[in-house]
Amino acid sequence: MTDAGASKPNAPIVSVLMGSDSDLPKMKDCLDTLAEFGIAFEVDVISAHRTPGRAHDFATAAEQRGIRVIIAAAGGAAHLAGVLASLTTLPVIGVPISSSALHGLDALYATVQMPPGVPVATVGVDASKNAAILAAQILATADSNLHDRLKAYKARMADAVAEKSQKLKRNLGLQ
Ligand code: RP5
Repeated sequence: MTDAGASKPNAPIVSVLMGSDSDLPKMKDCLDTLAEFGIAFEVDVISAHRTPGRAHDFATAAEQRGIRVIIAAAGGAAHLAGVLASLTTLPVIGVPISSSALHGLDALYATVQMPPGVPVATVGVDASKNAAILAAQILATADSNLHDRLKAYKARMADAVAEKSQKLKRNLGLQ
């Protein structure tokens, strides 16, 4: 394996876009997790509906700028991820945001129900941490260091579950 982004270590390789700055609290986990994995990322607000021209310009230039994965978060009639995916062959991860009266169900359907040929890898409603981890897993296919960090992360997660299991049994007097 070669290291993804090895030629320009500080250049962003993941773009995190959101339909509005009001989505930021729900996207904080995503940004923190990318940082935890040492992945260089950029953040911007682009709206498929309010700034369609910027969405087009971003998506058509992203690959050329060295971006490897796009994470797109939006709420309501959430078309951002789908519009970007229609304009690039980069993998697009969609994060439906629960910002409307329908609590994210609208965004989930709008993001996930793409037509054949234009996939958006959609994570759960507000599940922005998973978007970061999925981006890391995509990048890790060409980055052995990142691959090792992901393996260690998953091992820590399994250890935490084993610990909870022991604690639960102890608290219930079953051990
Ligand atoms: C969507 O509309 C955004 O992604 C956000 O979730 C929602 C509300 O946006 P604001 O009115 O707060 O800018 O496009």
